[in-house]
Amino acid sequence: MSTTGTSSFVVVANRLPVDRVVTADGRTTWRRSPGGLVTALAPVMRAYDGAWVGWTGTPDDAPDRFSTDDMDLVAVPLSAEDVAMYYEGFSNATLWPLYHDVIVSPEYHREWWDAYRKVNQRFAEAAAEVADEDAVVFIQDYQLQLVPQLLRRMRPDLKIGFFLHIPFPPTELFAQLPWRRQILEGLLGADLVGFQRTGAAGNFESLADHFTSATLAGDRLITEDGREVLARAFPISIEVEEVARLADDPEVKARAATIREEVGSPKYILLGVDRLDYTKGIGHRLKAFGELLRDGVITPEEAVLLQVATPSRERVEAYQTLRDEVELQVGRLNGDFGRIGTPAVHYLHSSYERAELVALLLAADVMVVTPLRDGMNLVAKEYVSARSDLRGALVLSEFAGAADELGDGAFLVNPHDIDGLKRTMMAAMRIEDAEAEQRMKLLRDHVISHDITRWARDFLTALRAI
Ligand code: GDG
Repeated sequence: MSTTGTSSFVVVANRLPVDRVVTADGRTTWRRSPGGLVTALAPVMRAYDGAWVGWTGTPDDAPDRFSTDDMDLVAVPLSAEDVAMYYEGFSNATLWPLYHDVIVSPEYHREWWDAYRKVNQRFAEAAAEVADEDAVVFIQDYQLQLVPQLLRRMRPDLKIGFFLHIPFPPTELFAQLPWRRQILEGLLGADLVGFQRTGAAGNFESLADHFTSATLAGDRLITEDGREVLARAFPISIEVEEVARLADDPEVKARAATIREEVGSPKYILLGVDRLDYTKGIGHRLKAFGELLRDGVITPEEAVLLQVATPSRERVEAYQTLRDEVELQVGRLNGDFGRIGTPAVHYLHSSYERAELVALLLAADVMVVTPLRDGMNLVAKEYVSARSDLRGALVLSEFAGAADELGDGAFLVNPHDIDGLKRTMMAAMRIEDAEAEQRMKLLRDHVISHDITRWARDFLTALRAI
């Protein structure tokens, strides 16, 4: 692997897959970062020996091309103003809420759009520079939707794939966007546009057909200059073996047993693991759990809820408000139902090592995944991968992409229906061993045979075939 020259496989993503760590003696090292995208792509990068173009996560930081954790990394610099306008602004306060069904109102600011265009151009230039003749370039996610078109203009020789990790909204929502045509044209620069769900690919096809000069012909969009663009679902997955290995580690198993004791050895541990994001339905989950305690259906001795809420986008206003709301709810629940030494909800606003996360998955009787809208939700798949003991139950929102694949074994739920959520959480707690086993087998059969390697292979095979 080289850290100079060009590469035949290039990933372009907002963030590099590493975080900077400064050691006690002032040296910089890099550590693989948490989060869905990185969890998903690190093994693919290793398998294909590629280069990764992205931002380091620190404003005005532009280290030379470097190599770490078997990956060749190319940093794209962002100024503090770029971060505020392109990343926190247009990506996370315009596109993220719009694409997630306007749970929070999207903000439309022309200066944010200008910054988005400018930064997308910078990413496209970096990718154009690092890509070999006829290379495959795989662009990730909503922050970089203009890159396919910008890159194609500079490098028509490339094979360009784009994958959207979040939902793609229906016409009624997408049409709000003042720059809807430009975004669609940006995506149409790719040969293959991948989505989590079939419905999202359909939304894109009809929007492109309606708002751009491309026309839909069978399963292809034909652009004005006669190019074919394919839009299809490629449901993303996880590195099943990594989770299974940790789940099988005696130390991790022992830690799971200790966690059970530390929370007071209740009959049932319910677990939520999410970035602290308003799409994840953490409030709905807390409300349902609180009502079960209030109604006396369960007692705090019988059941505890463990909620890991990983800090996220802390400079975006909606996330600050959400944190206040969630913490108020947790405080109320513990005030009403907790005892000295035994809170009803164990709320952890922090980020954990993978081994600790897997220990939590092993300790949980019921995994509660209740997003109001979610592209896929990898945590649901991680839970299933950890449970080779065939115990435990998965409560899963219909509005997570994972529901398309895991509907047979999971307890599907509409998180807006609090009574339904309460009933489903109770059913999952009281499941008989034989049924739990049967459901977990179905879930595991699917996840094990549809892991991240298969996702990448399917996407890249489809891309190369175009
Ligand atoms: C986006 C889409 C889509 C969480 N806390 C810690 C930690 N995590 C890991 C989880 C999981 C990942 O982060 C989160 O992935 P999700 O899929 O649940 O959610 P998003 O971050 O919103 O991801 C999503 C995904 O992209 C992939 O396409 O599924 O729909 O929104 O792997 O385990 N990891 C560590 N410490 C933590 O504290 N190490």
